[in-house]
Amino acid sequence: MSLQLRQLSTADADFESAFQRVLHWSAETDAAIEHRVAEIIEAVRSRGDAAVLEFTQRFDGLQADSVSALELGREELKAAFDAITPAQREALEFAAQRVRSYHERQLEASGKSWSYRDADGTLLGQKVTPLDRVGIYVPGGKAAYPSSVLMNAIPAHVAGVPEIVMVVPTPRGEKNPLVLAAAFVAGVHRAFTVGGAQAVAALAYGTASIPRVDKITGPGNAYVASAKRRVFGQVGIDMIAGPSEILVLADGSTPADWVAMDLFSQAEHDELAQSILLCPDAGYIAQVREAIERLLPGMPRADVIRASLEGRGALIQTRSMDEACEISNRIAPEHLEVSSSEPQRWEPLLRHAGAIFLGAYTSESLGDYCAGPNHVLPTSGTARFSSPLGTYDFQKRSSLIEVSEQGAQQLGRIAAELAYGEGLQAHAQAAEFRLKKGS
Ligand code: HSO
Ligand code: ZN
Repeated sequence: MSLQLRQLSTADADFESAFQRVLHWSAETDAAIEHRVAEIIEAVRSRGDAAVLEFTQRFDGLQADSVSALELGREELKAAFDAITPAQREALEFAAQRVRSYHERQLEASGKSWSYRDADGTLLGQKVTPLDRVGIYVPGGKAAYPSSVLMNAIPAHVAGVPEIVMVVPTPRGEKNPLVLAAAFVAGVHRAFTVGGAQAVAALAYGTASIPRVDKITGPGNAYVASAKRRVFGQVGIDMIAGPSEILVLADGSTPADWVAMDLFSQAEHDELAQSILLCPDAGYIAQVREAIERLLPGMPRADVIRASLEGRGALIQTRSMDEACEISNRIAPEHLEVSSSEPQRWEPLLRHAGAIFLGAYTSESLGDYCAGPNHVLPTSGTARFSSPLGTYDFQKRSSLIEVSEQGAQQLGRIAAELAYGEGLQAHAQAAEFRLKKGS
């Protein structure tokens, strides 16, 4: 069966409209899901553990006498770690170490408190503190990724969060040993085998057994996404991630098979994932298309890849590499591979992307697992204004102000002037009471 993979050229008269169709993506919210999630949250909020148990039984077929019977502590996580193969243990620890080092640098660069003094002795600053307690949602079933446990928990740990609580659905009680092992390696303190909107609600409001957290991070299905949106404000959330995306910007110097496999690597996540090739060389685009058609039948997830490529994929021929960079900025992809022999030449032109992978050897998949940077990235064009998950997501900032007696004289007069202008007498007088008499 031949592959229906759309091909565009920026030289075509109808390029803009065809390009808009490639970009178009709507995260529809389903009214029925919204309604059920609202009910689940309300039930957990008012009936706590009893509601969590009921939903866990109903949705996951998992029966327990109490929610605390669904808790796994560090010993149980360690047992899971001890039970996986030595090669798996080594890979998890190696990946975790690299992710940790990267996030330690991030903390060093942007996570520190600072302050300075004015000449009159007034001290101003910013105090950075970790969140007290965070919840990490880990999906069950086909989207249970141990690598995502590392990517969510390690930055929290590095940021100094004292309590990291993981929730993970375990349909019929079947636990994913690699997920639990990753939780052990990443420093998760406690885990509960509950999932869905009920787990999000329990973390947001707290129950007798599940502690209330300050922020919930991690991916999930439509129910989890809806629940996270609804509890936002009561707790912080990270982001509502859309399907995975990869954009390969190629100058034709990378073997076509490598690029084809990189396009597959995000397409295999989801029928709605998006893989795009941007390249000025028509001959090379034809080679990549040939590689895609040849390699696709051998892929275990060929059906998902095909649906993704046919539904949302595109091969786009540009007039030049400069133009390819412009188009890439308009897409603002989650993952951007600069598959070029001179990636450093193009990198300065690329402004919007969750992560930028430079050069032929930097496959996006290395970033998913073990290069070091986070794989939780802005999707659906949100890289225009947001950033990868990082240690900064597990910290908050407080302003520090200590005005000296001398500083209060000048600031007091200015504040009073502005306060009278706003008609706020108490504000003005609070400042004026501190002015020295006769000055
Ligand atoms: N590419 C995904 C993360 C992932 N890939 C996990 C493999 N496992 C996020 O965009
Ligand atoms: Zn991936």
